[in-house]
Amino acid sequence: MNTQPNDLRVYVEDDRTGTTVEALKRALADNLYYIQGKDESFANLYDYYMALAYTVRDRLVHRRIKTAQAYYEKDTKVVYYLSAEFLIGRLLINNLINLGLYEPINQALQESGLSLDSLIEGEEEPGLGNGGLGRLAACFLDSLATLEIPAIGYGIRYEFGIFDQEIRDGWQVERPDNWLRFGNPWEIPRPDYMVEVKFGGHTESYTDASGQYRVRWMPRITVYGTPYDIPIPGYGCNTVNTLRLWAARAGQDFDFHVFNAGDYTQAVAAKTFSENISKVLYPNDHTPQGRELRLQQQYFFVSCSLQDIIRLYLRKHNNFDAFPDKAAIQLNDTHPAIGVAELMRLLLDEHQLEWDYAWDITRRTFAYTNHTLLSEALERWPVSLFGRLLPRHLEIIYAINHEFLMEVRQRYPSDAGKLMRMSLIEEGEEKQVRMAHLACVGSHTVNGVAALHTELVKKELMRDFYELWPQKFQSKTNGITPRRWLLMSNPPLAELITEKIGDRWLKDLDELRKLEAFVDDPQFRARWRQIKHDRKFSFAQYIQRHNGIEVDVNSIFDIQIKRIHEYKRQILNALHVITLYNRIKANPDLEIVPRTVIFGGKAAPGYFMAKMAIKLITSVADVVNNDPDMRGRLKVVFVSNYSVSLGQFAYPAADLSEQISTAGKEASGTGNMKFSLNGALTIGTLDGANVEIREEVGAENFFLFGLTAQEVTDLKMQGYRPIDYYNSNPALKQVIDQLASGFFSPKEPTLFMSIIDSLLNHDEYMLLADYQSYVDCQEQVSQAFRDYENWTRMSILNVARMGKFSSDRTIAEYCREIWNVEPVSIELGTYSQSDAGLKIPKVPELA
Ligand code: 26Q
Repeated sequence: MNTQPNDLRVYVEDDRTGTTVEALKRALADNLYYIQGKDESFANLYDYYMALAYTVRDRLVHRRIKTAQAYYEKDTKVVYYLSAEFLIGRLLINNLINLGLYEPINQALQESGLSLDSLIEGEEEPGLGNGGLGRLAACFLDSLATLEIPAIGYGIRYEFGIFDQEIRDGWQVERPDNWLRFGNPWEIPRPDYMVEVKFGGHTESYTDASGQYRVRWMPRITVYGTPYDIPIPGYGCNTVNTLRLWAARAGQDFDFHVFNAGDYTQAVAAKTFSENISKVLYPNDHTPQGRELRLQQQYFFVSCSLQDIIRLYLRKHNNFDAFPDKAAIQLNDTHPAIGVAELMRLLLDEHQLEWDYAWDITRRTFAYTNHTLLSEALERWPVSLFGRLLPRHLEIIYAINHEFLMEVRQRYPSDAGKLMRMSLIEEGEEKQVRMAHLACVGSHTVNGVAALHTELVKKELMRDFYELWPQKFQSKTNGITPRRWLLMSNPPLAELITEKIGDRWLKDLDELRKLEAFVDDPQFRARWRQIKHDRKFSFAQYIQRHNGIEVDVNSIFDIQIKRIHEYKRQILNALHVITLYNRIKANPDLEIVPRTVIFGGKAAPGYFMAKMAIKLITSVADVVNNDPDMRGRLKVVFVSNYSVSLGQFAYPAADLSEQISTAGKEASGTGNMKFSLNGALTIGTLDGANVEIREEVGAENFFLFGLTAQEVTDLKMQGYRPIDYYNSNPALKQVIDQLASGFFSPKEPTLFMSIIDSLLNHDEYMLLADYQSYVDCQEQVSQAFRDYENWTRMSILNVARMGKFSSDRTIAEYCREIWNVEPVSIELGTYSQSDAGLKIPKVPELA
């Protein structure tokens, strides 16, 4: 046996990093045998998936280590993106594409008689997020790596992600998402970077050796956080950043300690407490429940992450002077806002800094992104709960508030209303900590996620803060990664685009403008149409398999997929469907443009009205789809268990994108961008990023309807009376009366009374006010679809003008205007023996 170092190095290069088809085939066979422990005669599809995943992972590792080394050596400023959610989607396809391995792997598998597609489709999707906010975090990670920006995403390794949705008898039923059941080849546990997180107990003050007032926190429970690293490769570069997710474990010492002290049940209870923390993702977006476990989760991952960030910083520094120049910490909504108090605690209590110095560092380090204008969605935690769980943080928050209110008082003497409105503590029957205020006061920058949203944050939601600190507020319109949302989800369209304009659009989406030169080319339009047709055909097959419904590929595929929420107005869409149904019933010979109206999305399990909306849609579908008069004209489909993967399948199949939220309620929306980038036209309100999408694609290529945000406010001020719309609009009245009479729920005629009551007596989201405008606009859509040549032109122009909505643009703006960070390009170089682990290597610590 030859163990010469030289020979070993050759072995390592070929089997663990080589990218020739030969090297990949060899690696697959090797990993199947040595990692999965199977030979070809016993291997199943899952074994091959794992063998392939490890083959890809090996090729990520080298780049990841080189990336970490470069960041460490250059001591670069790093972006730390703190988010309770990262909805990353499937990783195999992503990693193959970003590493440039798709082609050789495809060939290697083919030569081994395997189908890459089936391995890709077999992957369990990590559902570590609810919707837009979590997916945005994932798009940002992709763009950060692609732009070669040093960055770490920090979050929670939920054992159970967003629930699986089933539809039974038309109702949503939730099933736990046990996504780690078969293991996760993409994560690397790092038990050596485990940290301690304290909960409960009390605080004590003392005077230190230099006479300083100090506080010591005596916790009731200590929990351990173990990081699991997921590599995040950039597209077409060597950068591989890290998503570091924390899993909670009980402290070993404590079992023994308490056990020896004789309290066995308390030891077991504490173990349960610890291990519950990272157990499950809360499924309620936009309706935070003040649940204790949720606050525990937030503090847990934030404390782990900040301790990790400080550890990384102190490898190269012996004081905190340069901390804000080396770390930019972004708060994705208020979910990690406790970080402001936690960084203060770490600097004051653990690193013995003085208050003013620590506060200056804290405020120069954090920035906060707001994602919502709904006041019920703003996080508030009862002071009593806070004090019980995080007694030291409550003290710190009170101290921050004291200083802050002094500043407010100085600026606005004797304005008691101002103090009340701006305080970090909301007074009332139950005192509450206002997390958005904490995030704002503790950050150097606050940003909204679209132009309109930012204006409303400044003028309404955080008006007093904007008046006090106007320079703190910025707008950063959201974006999406064109790698996942065009290249991976729509390969035929990506290929056609590349054939015409080259592939630079993948890193510079403004390049898509060059497609405009082809709108008048009939052959190009024919190919464009064919691709859309094929995507619709595939999706129709999916619907046939999963819903047993046959849909007409030549009908308008009219799609609304997103979380179910009253403000998103799925019910307005359903009212339109019923209106079409009534028109056809009234005149069965009516010449109408056939439509397939497709819905998808999850309802928060405790959100009654959202669950009713699903039941309404499925009930309308039952009537419509079984009525012979509707044949060839109208179909309604609810696709269950909407996910990133299902989105990747649905967006390319859409003709029409439904973006119909009440103006002023949707902060941005990002699904709107995914549809448009795949050639769907939008019917939408002037809300969130719709405003900017319409600006970019041109008003003539966008179907606009509804009240503006200002008109919504004005109408509310005047006293909105939904019943007047009902009384004065016969078509609307008919629809509402049918719902109220049980036409769509014959077995339970009063089933939809809660919806009727809400619409006629409150209509918080003004469906009735926008109904006629929406129905008229839908009629324009139908007429436009008749001229399919022109529709195709509009579709092409939509894609050609989507450049602005690349998350690369968004991230470049954050880098320049908020984070002040620069790219670092990674040289791979050649392997040395220490890379291969032949000598005891110096462990590169930066994640
Ligand atoms: C908070 C506390 C307790 C439990 C749950 C939550 C919680 C969880 C998720 C609150 C909100 C969310 C998610 C919000 C969200 O997805 N917002 C969306 O963010 C997108 C990205 O900026 C925007 O495009 C959408 O407009 C916005 O609705």
